[in-house]
Amino acid sequence: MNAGATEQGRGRFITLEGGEGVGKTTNVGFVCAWLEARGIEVVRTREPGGTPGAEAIRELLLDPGRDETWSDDAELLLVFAARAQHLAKLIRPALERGAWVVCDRFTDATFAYQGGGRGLARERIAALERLVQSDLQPDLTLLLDVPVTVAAQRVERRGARLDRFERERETFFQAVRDAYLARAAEHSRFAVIDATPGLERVQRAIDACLEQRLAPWL
Ligand code: Z5A
Repeated sequence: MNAGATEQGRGRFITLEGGEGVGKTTNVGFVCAWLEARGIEVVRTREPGGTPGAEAIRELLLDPGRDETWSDDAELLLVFAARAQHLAKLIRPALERGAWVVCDRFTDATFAYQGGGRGLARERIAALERLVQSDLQPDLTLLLDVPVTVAAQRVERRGARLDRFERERETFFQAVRDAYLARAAEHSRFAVIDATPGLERVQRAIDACLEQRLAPWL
């Protein structure tokens, strides 16, 4: 059995969430290195994406150059189609063999973007969540929280071409942030990390959080 696998042999599922540019991709690497240093087999992945088929759906979702825009329902179904594939081909097999999965975004992003941002009813999202995930939920979710103006500056400074979501307005991103914070207040698996300070301070906070929250499983 891998170090860190549970008595039942199942690994743990950790997700990182937050608006655009808050530092998820940067800190997914930090969390993976933290676990690997403790002898745990880690699978790093992301959503939308994580398998060739799900990455192809990601391209469809993020491409800003399409002539035909997605309806809100089509966007929601594409997100969950990618997730169904990701769960079947990568996440569930990894957890079942005792590996830990660290994922850059998961279903909380759907509640934040399609729910908070686009205004889709929570029940519609929850129905698809039940269909696709059954009872699987992350064991720990790190919500990196930054005011939307700070996140926008980071994305601008990075200088890459903006995807379809990054072209949304500030009100959209504020609604996304509010939805994330509301969700964090409802579910004890969340830890909210203030990701506004410099990277070193943010990673000290993540380190302290992992020490405390993962102790029962290590
Ligand atoms: N989406 C959805 O609608 N529904 C869903 O269910 C899912 C996703 C799963 C793609 O996600 C889009 O899909 C997403 C929502 C939608 N769109 N948006 N917006 P993504 O995760 O690929 O896109 P993203 O959030 O835009 O990722 P990102 O731009 O790569 O941001 P990030 O990963 O949070 O940040 P980063 O790349 O690690 O850092 C950004 C820059 O800031 C970079 O230059 C860093 O060096 C810098 N940085 C990081 N931390 C710091 C600190 N602490 N101080 C200063 N600078 C920092």
